[in-house]
Amino acid sequence: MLSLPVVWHQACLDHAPGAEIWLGVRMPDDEVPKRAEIIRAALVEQGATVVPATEHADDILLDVHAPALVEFLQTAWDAWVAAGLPADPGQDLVVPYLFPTRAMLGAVVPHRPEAVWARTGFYCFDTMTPIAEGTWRAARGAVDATLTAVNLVGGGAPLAYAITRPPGHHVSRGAYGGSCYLNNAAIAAAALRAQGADRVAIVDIDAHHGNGAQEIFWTRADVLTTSLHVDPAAGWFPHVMGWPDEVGEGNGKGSNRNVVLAPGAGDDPWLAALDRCLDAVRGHGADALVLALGVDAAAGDPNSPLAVTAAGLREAGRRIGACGVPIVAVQEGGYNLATLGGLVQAVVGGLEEGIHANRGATRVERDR
Ligand code: SP5
Ligand code: ZN
Repeated sequence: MLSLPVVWHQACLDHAPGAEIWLGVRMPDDEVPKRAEIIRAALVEQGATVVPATEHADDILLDVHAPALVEFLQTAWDAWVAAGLPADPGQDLVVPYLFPTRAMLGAVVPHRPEAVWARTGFYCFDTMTPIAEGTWRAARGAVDATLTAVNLVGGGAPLAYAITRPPGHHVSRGAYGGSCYLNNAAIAAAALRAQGADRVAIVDIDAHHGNGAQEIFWTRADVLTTSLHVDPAAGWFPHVMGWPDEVGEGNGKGSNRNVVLAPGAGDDPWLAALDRCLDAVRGHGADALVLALGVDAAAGDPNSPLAVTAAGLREAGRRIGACGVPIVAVQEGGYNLATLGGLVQAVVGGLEEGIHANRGATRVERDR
């Protein structure tokens, strides 16, 4: 039986674009509201307590993300509708068409595009992350869920988990993409720092590189970012980042760790990669941990070629739980609806086992 608090925000169901654009083709999306309902039901069935998210101010959000990005996400849908784009040319999703790349710009700092249809590519780096009517409410609700989980840990809970949907780990300070809009894991890390944790670590077990937090904390020594993911060099999203030689710069040098896995990798190499991340967490001296809890590394996920089992995910949870520091977990990817509930149960169950085992160990230590 589970005993952790699971933070829920009803607005997480409001993001339902119903499609994504990939290679110019409109196709059904995988990151659907049903995911959140499946996860909640699976955890409740095992005894977890559902805690409603409470409203939080924008300060941490605006500390982590560029205010201009936040303002765009909040206003893009209304601007799109006001511009008449759903009728002409008949696009009812906010999607980019122009990407101001570094090579286009050279030394010029780009001007913020005036037209909303050009503004989108100023903030969004792919075509598969559309904004629809309820997207902002859901993304902002996920932030409130995240900050509520941080408060629970601040109040003494060893573990709190927020059902964050849409997910967040691909969002950098100023750009969104990868089915993500606001970086909940980075926001959790910043909030834990604000709440008094001196050193925080992010462990990202989603199948894809946690490029957002890497960029956000790139020059900072206080927040360690770690990610294990399918090798982007083998052709996987996010394609241009996530290599092991990306270690941070300036004060942040050595505070980022990427461990890559070959397509097809199963439990043994995946858990060994996790251990490399957890070594960094221990070396960092973290006093709180954020888990970017994607389960798309599991075999059978439509968006990743990794082949981790539910038992492997449970063991990952155990090893992370045994780190002996408070944990805020936020949901990232995981797209096979038939297995999603069981996979999240496995990780969260493992976390609780790891936490209890560690307490036992500490007690033995002390009683000696
Ligand atoms: C949070 C997260 O796991 N984001 C990963 C997004 C990676 N998506 C890559 C998708 C590539 C093409 N998908 C086509 C399938 C459409 N159903
Ligand atoms: Zn993913």
